[in-house]
Amino acid sequence: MSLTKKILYALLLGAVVGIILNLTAPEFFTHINKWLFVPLGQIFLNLIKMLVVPIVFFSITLGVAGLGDPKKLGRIGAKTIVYFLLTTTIAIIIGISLAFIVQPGSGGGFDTEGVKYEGTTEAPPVVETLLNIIPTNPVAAMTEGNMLQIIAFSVFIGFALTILGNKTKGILNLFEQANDIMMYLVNLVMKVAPYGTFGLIATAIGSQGYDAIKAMAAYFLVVVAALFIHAAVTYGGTVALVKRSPIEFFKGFFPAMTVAFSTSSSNATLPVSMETAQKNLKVPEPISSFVQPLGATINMDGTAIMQGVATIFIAQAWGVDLSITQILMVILTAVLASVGTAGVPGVGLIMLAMVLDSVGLPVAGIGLIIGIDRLLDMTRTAVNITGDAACAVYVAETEKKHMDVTKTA
Ligand code: DAS
Repeated sequence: MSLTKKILYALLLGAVVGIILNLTAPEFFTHINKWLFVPLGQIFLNLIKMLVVPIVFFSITLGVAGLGDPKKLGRIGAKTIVYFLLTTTIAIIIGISLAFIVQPGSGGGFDTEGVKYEGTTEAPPVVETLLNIIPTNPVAAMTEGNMLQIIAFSVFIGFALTILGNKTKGILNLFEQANDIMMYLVNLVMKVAPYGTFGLIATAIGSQGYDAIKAMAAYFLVVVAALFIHAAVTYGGTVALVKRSPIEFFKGFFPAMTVAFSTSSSNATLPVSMETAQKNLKVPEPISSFVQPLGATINMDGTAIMQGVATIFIAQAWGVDLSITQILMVILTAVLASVGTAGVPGVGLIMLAMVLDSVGLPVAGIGLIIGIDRLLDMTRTAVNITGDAACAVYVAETEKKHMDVTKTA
């Protein structure tokens, strides 16, 4: 049986076990969750997180060096950033439009008085984030897992390797061997993925309050519908635009989507999403290594969709009519905020607090949706990384006439 099938069955089994135990034996669920499900999930999560920093460093360095020509880096960088900003804007517009059509918050009956949310409304200011991209201490950036700084440092090293050519051939070979080790370890770690995803899903599904889901069913369904529409139309359309089959794209990338779904972390899924894009989608390593780590950090279409729907939902629940200017402000704030925060679980809610605050909506509204956010986080994280993969395919196909890179994996 293929690994993808094993992970899929593990996801389904974990969900069923989580639901049944939570509904029939909640006390027993608490114990088995503590001693079995959580450890299974945490071991898998730690194993893939262990690989993130070295993989990002070696693969981006080699990716940039593999492009062979700084002009290509500039062209690929520009295409990537424009694609990210465009699709994130489309995503949030889809979310807002669907929320206006369905009106999930207008049904009333929401506890808008007693609910509260003490989360921060501060996401890193975008200008500060962009200025901080250049690491003053690359080693500290790696120990802290500061993805944008690691990416920037790797680009510089890759650029130097390109310019120095044969002088640093030894280092290039060393990095290539180090990257091979990393990719081998990804495959090794993925062998425990079925057990890890089973644990993660059983915990996530089992610990959700079902009355929370019932009360928020309309909101939940609008977000999920918007996520599917965006993935099918925007990403399906992207790959079709460059004459690739959307069906093949989603099928080929599905293993990475299941890992993102179970971990709720784009960063943690990065080793798998890059390996999957290179192996199954035939994206050349240099492009995958540049686009996907950058995307995991600054491109969060799924998150933007949740923010679009949540903002309209909270405005409706509080009976606030947003003006066009405020809606444009929401779009701008959400797109910019997604640049500043890395792909880790729950980051979407931090950014949502900032978006709500920017248009004077009650941040306490997050208290209404936080109960089911974990399930939505899983789904939107899968969409986030799929957007990065769609961008990688788009860039790879449009660069074909320029690229002499034959290495695909
Ligand atoms: N979990 C985030 C990610 O890893 C997305 C989010 O929190 O919205 O992409």
